[in-house]
Amino acid sequence: GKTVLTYGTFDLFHIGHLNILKRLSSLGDRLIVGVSTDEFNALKGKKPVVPFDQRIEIVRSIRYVDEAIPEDRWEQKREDIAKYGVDVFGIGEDWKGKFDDLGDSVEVVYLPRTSGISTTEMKRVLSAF
Ligand code: C2G
Repeated sequence: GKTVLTYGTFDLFHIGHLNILKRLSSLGDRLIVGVSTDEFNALKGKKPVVPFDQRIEIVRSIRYVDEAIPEDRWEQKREDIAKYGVDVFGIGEDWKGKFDDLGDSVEVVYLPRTSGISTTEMKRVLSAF
């Protein structure tokens, strides 16, 4: 079967996260999701509201997700591709072009984001209370 791989922080899990995981899962038979650890988020300049152990548990519970693994290094993508026999690497188009180098071993797809929702926007709205 076809294995699809993606990565993300998935903080304050929302419909944008669900939409992309649902779409990615439709590209193959198995979807593996790397969830960014709190330490890796620091490297990405992010400080999640929800701790890693809760974010990965939530992602693991999504019906479209077959396996959730920690993401703690930029360089682990190639290792994960080999380890899990990945056929397709997919991610939101905010990353368009950034992972084209993986194209020598997998199909790389960039999918449209869901507009009108983001963790940043949710935090802004909540801070108004
Ligand atoms: N996303 C989306 N629509 C939104 C918000 C997010 O489609 N409104 C997608 C992003 O494009 C990404 C996934 O949901 O594919 C997870 O988003 P983030 O948690 O912001 O992940 P990010 O920090 O971009 O992590 O090594 C890759 C990085 O870890 C990607």
